[in-house]
Amino acid sequence: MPESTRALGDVIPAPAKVRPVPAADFTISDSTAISAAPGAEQLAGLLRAATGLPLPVRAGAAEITSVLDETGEHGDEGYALSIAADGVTIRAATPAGLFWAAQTLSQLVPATGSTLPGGEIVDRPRFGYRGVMLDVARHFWTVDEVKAYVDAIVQFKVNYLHLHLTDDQGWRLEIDGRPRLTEVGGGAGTGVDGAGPGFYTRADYADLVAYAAQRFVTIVPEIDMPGHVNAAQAAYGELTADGTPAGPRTDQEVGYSSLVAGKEETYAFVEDVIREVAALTPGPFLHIGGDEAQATSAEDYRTFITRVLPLVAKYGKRAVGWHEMAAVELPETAVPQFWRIEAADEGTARAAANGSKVIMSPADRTYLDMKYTAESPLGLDWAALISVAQSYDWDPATRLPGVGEEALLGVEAPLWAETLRTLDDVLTMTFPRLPAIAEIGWSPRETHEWASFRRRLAAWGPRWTAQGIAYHRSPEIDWPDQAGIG
Ligand code: TNX
Repeated sequence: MPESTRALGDVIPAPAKVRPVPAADFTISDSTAISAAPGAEQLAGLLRAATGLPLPVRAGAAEITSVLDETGEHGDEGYALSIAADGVTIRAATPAGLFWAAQTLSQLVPATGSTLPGGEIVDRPRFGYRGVMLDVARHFWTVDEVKAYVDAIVQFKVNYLHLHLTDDQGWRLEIDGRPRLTEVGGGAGTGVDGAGPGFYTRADYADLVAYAAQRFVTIVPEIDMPGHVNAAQAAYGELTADGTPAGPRTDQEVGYSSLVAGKEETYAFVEDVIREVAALTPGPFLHIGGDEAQATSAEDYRTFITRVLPLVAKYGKRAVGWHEMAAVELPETAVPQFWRIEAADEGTARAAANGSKVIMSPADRTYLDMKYTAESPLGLDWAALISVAQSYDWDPATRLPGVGEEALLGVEAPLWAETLRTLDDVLTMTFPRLPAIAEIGWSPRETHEWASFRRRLAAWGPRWTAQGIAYHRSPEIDWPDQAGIG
C-alpha cells in the first residue's frame, strides 16, 4: 500500500533535528499558493513535480512561504522548515539554505496524495563539501547528460561536482591557444575503446558551471598531471621527453604517461591550462590530479608539484589533488583527497597536521565505479565490491589516523567511467549508493543508522522511477514497488 503521509524524518540525508507535531499536517491543494520570495520558482517547480498541482507563485499572502533571514542562525546552508495546519514556512540565511529546504520539503510529499506531515525540522550540514566526481575523460558525457546528473544529485544536497576533465584517453575542455588538446584529445575514437568522443567548448563549460550554480552546486575542474596525460602528449609533442607526439590510447592501463618535470615547455603548458581553467571557473577549487604517477620519479614528482601549486594560487584558486600530492609540504589552502583503501596514510596525516583540510574518498566505500556484487555487469572490482550497506557503514572522521572531524573538508564519491557507456549506466552505479555518501556528508553522526537509512531509501524506488532515473534495485532494500515482481 503506498503511504498517504510520510513521517517528518523520512528524508535523505537525515535532518539534524526533527520534531513531529502529528495534529499539524498540511495538505497542499489546487488552491495552495507559494509566496513570491527568493527561490520561490525553484520550490514551486519541485512541489509541482511531486504533487501535480498548479501551485502558483504570487506576491502577498500564500500558504507556503520562504524567508531569507540573514541574521538567522542557520549557517551557510542550513534551514528551518515548519509545517503547520495553516501552511508551511521555510527560513534560511542564504539562498542555498532555502534550496536545500525545498529539497527536504519535496521529499515529504507522499507517493499518493499531497498531505505533508506536521512539525519542525532544523537542519544544517556536518561538512561543507559533499561531492561527487564524474569521469568525462574515459567517456565523454554531454552537457545535457551532466545537467541531468546535477538534477539527480542535488536531491541529496550534494553541493560539489568534480569533473575529471583529462586523462590518457581524452581531453575534454577546450583551451584557448592549445586547440589540438581537444581536436586530438576530444575527437572521434577517444575514450576507453574509442567509445566516448567529445569535448566541452568554453561556452559549454560556462553553461554547465552556471546551470550547476543555479542549483548551488560548485564545479571543481580537474586537470590530471603529471601522470594520466597521454591525450595531451598525443596533441603536443613538446610535452614528451623526446619531443615526439605520443600515439592515442584507448585501453584501461594507468601509470605509463608523465609530463617532463625538467622541461620548461611543461610549465608553460601547465600555466596556459591553469590560467584558462581558473578564468572559466568561479568556484574556489582547481584539482590538479597527481595520482598514479608511476612513470614519474619521486624526485621529479616533487619538483613538478612544487612548481605547479604556486601556479594554482597565482590564478586565485585553492589546489585540490589526489593525496599522493601530499608527498610535498602543502600550503594550508591545498586540499588532499584521500582515495586509497589502506588503513593509514602518512602524507595525508602530515598535511592535516599542517592545517590542510582533507576530502575523504576511500575507494572501498565511496567509489561509485566499483561493482555492487561480483555479478554486476558494470564497474570494476580492484578496491572492493561495494554494497549499499558497505557504502553507508563508515565514518570519515575515523577513517584515517591523524585525520579527524576537524581536519575534514568533507566527502566525495568518485565515478570513473572505464566501463560506462550511457547515462543510465552512470545513474545505475550512482543510485542508490550516492545517497549513502551524501547522508554521511550532511547528517550528524548521531542520526547514522542503517535500519533507518534502509527504510528511508526504499521510498526512493518509485520516486526515481517517476523521474526516469535508472537505479540499481539492490536486494538489500525492500523497494515498495517490488511487490508482485518476479
Ligand atoms: C584509480 S582513483 C584511478 C583512476 C581509475 C580508477 C578506477 C584514482 C585517483 N585513479 O585512474 O579510473 O582507479 O577505479
